[in-house]
Amino acid sequence: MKTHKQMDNIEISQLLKAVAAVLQVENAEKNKFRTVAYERAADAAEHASSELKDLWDEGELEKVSGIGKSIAEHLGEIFHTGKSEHFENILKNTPPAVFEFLRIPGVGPKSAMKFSDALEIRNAKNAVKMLENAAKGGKIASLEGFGVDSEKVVLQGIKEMKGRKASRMLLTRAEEVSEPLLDYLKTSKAVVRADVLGSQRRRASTVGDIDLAVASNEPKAVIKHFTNYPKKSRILEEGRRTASIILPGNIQVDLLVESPSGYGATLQHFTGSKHHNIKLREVALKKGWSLSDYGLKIGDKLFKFKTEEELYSKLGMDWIPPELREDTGEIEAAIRHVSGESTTLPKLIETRDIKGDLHMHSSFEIETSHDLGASSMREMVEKANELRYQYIAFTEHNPAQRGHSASQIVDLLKRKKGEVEHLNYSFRSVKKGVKKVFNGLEIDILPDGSLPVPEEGLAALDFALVSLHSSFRLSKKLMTKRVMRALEHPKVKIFAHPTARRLTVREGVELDWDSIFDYCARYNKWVEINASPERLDLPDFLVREAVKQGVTLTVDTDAHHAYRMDNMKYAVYVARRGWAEKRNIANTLPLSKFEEILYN
Ligand code: DGT
Ligand code: CA
Ligand code: CA
Ligand code: ZN
Repeated sequence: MKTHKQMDNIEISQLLKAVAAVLQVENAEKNKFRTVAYERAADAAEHASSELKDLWDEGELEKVSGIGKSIAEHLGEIFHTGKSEHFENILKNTPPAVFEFLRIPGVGPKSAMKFSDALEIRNAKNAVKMLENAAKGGKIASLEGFGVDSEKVVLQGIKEMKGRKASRMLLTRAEEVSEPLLDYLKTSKAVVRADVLGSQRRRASTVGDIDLAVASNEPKAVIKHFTNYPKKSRILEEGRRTASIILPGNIQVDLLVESPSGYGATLQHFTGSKHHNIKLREVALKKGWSLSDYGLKIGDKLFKFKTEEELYSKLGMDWIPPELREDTGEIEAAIRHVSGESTTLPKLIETRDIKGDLHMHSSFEIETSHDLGASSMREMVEKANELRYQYIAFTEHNPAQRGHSASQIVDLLKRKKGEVEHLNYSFRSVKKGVKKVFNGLEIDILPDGSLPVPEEGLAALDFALVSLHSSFRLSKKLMTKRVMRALEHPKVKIFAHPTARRLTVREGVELDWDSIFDYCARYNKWVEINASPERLDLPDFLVREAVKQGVTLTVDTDAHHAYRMDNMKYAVYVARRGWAEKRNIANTLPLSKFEEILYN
């Protein structure tokens, strides 16, 4: 069991469990209390809300309940030097395979030791797989002190372990993990090409595991290089052309290697989605062909494809952008209709189409109800120039009601209006970059649908966003009424992060989307696709509905810091997954056209 300076809580928990197991096997009676202490600490590590390493950095490690002084000291030694002599001494005589067995539900320290010993499985690599084979071959049932029941327990435990779903990660997290891994893979001469596939390539808002493909004529060398990745926690599986590893944070990465001549079919297969693939196979089957990740089999001949385009083309289809591959009509739309078109694929919006950002929080102090931004207006304008935007809007939260009279709120908003006018004035002499800053505001929708800003304050704005920040549990009917009432005000233009969901944390609110979209299309109100990686709100499937109903959308970052304005791509991904084209998104328009639709 390897220790290193950057161990995360899950790795630490596994280490402490291993120590507890060894102590118990050595002498259960004598080590009783120490064993319990280590088990408790393992549990505390697993459930801690901050990384123990960070707490140690801040000198707070000993304050974590369940982690005593001496264990904290040993962990500190690991964070400091990468090793702990104390743990090493305890663990040194135990074969690494034992720790792999301990991960199997139902397998305790004693059995794990016995399996390693009697079945002669010592290395961690493929240990669980070898144990599984031994169980299936009846070798566990025939061990002394074990029986058919033990065999069942082991097989059931392994099955459970394999099926155990790690929680899904945000798309941005998957990108942070896979980018350095791709760079690493490309350092091998055996790697001709490497790509991230699966849900990450389809730009799904959350990703279960990471899927990679490599084009190479030397699969063995590629697999070896991959399983040697220095950041891995352990190897899950290792085959002839596939392998899986686990990274810190319990993130699984699957790899598939294919020769460059057949790489197109691999890209297609491993991108998925599963439902898209199933439907695609049916298309092939109708022609009497069979499709696999190796290529298309026509009669006895296997057709290989270098690219995805060639594969789709052979099937009589246009190439389909990965974001659309969910079997929601894209296959039908991609089939080339020889006699007259019925449907076609949309021409999806791209990040370079964006001309401005309509939801940004600067640090200009208006004593807001929620968090203020961290960058000045100037800094955000500079960032917007870098992004080649023509216009932006500052939309800080409304001034808090608590502690302010109506006239104080109006004063704050007028002060901000002055600052924005000042900025706009300063652009008159410059030729390049942002031409216009809009004076916006993000206003809370109160539970009854009213707005916490007096009329005179609203009059100071170019336009307002409205959004839900509280009372998320109203009935669908009341929630719909609430939102519609807020949208009614003429200054209110955009419904921001409409479902108020927090990915992996909180579900969105219940709304009658049909009615909301109908209202927005009719009265020229816009619906936002918020780019914050933990929001991605409006969600893709509702974007699709909004597009169908003719609603105008916006893509915005909600940046509270200038560098976060780079998040725009995430909103564009969602727009694409919702089949949105440039014409569906308001802030793809050049400034003059944009102002026309803003004020009509
Ligand atoms: P995830 O990881 O849960 O976010 O979702 P995916 O789509 O990345 O799914 P994953 O990692 O299980 O598999 C990657 C791709 O491999 C998947 O999108 C399509 C293909 N694939 C996996 N299982 C099957 C299957 O049972 N049938 C077919 N036709 N394709 C599959
Ligand atoms: Ca995946
Ligand atoms: Ca996978
Ligand atoms: Zn905001």
